[in-house]
Amino acid sequence: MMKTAIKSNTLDVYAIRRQFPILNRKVKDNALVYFDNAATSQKPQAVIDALVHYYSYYNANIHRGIHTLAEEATAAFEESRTAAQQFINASSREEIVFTRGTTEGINLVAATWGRQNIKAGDEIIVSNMEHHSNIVPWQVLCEEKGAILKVIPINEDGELLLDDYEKLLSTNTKLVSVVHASNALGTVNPVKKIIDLAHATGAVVLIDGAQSSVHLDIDVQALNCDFFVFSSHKIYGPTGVGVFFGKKNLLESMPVYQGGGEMIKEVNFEKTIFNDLPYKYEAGTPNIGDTIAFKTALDFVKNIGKEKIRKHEEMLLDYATEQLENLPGLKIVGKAKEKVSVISFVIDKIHPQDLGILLDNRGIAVRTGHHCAQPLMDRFCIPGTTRASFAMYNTKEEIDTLVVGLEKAIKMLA
Ligand code: C6P
Repeated sequence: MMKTAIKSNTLDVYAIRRQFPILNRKVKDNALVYFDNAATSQKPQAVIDALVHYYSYYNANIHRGIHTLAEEATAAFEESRTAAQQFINASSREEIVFTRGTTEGINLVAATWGRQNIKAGDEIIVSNMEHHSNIVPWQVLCEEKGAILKVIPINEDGELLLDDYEKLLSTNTKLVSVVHASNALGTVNPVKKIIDLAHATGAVVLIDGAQSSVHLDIDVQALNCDFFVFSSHKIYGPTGVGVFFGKKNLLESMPVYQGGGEMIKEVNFEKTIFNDLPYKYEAGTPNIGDTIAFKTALDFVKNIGKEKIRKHEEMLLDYATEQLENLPGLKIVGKAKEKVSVISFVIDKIHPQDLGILLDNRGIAVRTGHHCAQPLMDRFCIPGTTRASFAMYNTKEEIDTLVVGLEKAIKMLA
């Protein structure tokens, strides 16, 4: 690390970097510059240790055994539920269901609430900037039920057109499902307003928090959303764990998702009595170790403080925007006033994939392509972008490294 390294005012980024062992590795003889955080963040040593400790010391199935290991594992698993509840300020632990991730959370709502409540002629509203996982489950449901999918358009800066949204809303609208922060543009949507408008017409609202939950303070009670979904692996936690929040009254009235162990109170061949919330939606042995380590990730973020992290990431986003805008032929895609630390761009005459390969040769990891948001790419008439997304451990020097890499690529390819 350079001696002249600039410290952020509020966050000691080098102290933080020391806690992420992967940041020491080299890629093709270069120091790794990891700018693919919107895809998945790296994990601090504490999270890795929590996983190793679980498997080395108290691995057991949960909610079933009365032996010591089972009780310890159950207690730790349930502590993660409390941590997740607090992380999004849900009013009760019963409203927190563990899933495999954001994708499963959305599919769960489509398969349960959706199947129960959507009928022919009903309308579901999504936006033009959704991730495929917030489009495809609704398309499948609409196909099955004869319902209609409507799309909120966006402007050139990548902001939702709220007037058009209001015009789409009607008594036919049964569900509005929108992303809180766009993975491909960084746009932060005015979800409180979106929710209030939807509720005024009697629609239920799902918020995709896959990208927002790591950057923004989430308060599902203040937002008053009906469903909120997010993934552990984007918040410095393990893969394979997600949180599905649903308002208690909705979770109580919805049909079950998967059938199996744990989601039942009593089974006989005549009738099954389902378990109480949240276990009603958690069939089978869950991802115990990763869910336990997820709490360590949430504690890690809490101990540093989201505001401090946000300030640091905002500084990185502003700096990167300023630097990248000066590069010849480079155009930033997504210039919303409210953004998380995601910067997507295209460069004249350079295909994003070629750029991604050149940057990787210099140890810089970015994501290239459509970012699982093809309708959004179609809106901008581009096949894809190159995306750099920043986390708490990234530095200004790393952005300088990216800029040098881009300059070289422009000289070579444009
Ligand atoms: N976006 C990206 O590189 P899962 O895969 O279930 O954890 O999250 C899906 C998902 C849903 N919504 C949004 C807004 C997302 O960004 C993602 C995941 C990653 O942008 C992988 S495609």
